[in-house]
Amino acid sequence: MPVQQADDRLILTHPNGSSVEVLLYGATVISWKTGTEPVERLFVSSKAALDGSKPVRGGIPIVFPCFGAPSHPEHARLSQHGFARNRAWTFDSVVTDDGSGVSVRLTLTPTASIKAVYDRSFELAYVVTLGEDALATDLHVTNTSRSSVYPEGNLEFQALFHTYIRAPADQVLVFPLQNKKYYDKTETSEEGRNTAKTETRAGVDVRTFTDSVYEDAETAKYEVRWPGCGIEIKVEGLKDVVVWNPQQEAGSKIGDMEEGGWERYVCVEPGHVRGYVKLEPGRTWVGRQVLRVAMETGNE
Ligand code: TA6
Repeated sequence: MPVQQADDRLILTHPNGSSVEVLLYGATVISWKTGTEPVERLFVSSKAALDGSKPVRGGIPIVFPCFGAPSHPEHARLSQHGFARNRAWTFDSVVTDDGSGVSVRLTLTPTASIKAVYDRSFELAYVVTLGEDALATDLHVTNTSRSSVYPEGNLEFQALFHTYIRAPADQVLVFPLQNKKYYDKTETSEEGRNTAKTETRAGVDVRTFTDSVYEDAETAKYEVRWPGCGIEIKVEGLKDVVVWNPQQEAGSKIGDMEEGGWERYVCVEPGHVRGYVKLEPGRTWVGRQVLRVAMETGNE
């Protein structure tokens, strides 16, 4: 049975034993297992709420329409990272179900609770695809405004996949970010946080508290490597990428972070988060990531 629906989630399975679980709350991917063992590739804190009471601490939360604290006038009433990750999505359909994999489509449209804090016309569609050794997530944003007057009709938003990759944080390296411009959110002053830096490292580690927003990385593929394993992330339509690990310094202050959880993941988050996507009425924007197990030896 390639797609099963429990009351709060969808479970996709591949003939080779791989699987994905998608919580309808936030359309949050909370598990991606690959291979015959199978091996869990994502991190979800054991303290994460999965009951819809708050965004999931782990997996792949969807960030929309704002990244971080809202800064756009239309987002003034929104909480950090927007509302997509803390609303109930609708299971719309099984998109494909052939021998190569299975895709499901989930949607989110303006409900009363969204309209109470955000008064733009939109439709989100989220397509999750499980392949033999890959997981794809595509976010489609449609501006359903009928305004013919620009720019009032334009929908301005940010979007990001907040992906928690299960990995040993003291050994993992993220490529290729050398010479890319980034903003360091661990800086203690606002001026410091708003001052662009240039990445000098070939491989970015997260052995210390790291919260870096790389602007216009314009990289088609990222590689997340550690001894014995690697995950590649191919992206389309997502010009920026965030690398985050709170380490104990900040992780110990996160209420739903399991003890030492920061040792077991790196967040590599492709998105459009510097500036805004400006979408004309009737148009659709698509951001896509494809995660794939790039290599694995027995000692991963
Ligand atoms: O993507 C990194 C980040 O913006 C960090 O600054 C940290 O706040 C993280 O997201 C988690 O945010 P959350 O709202 O899920 O606690």
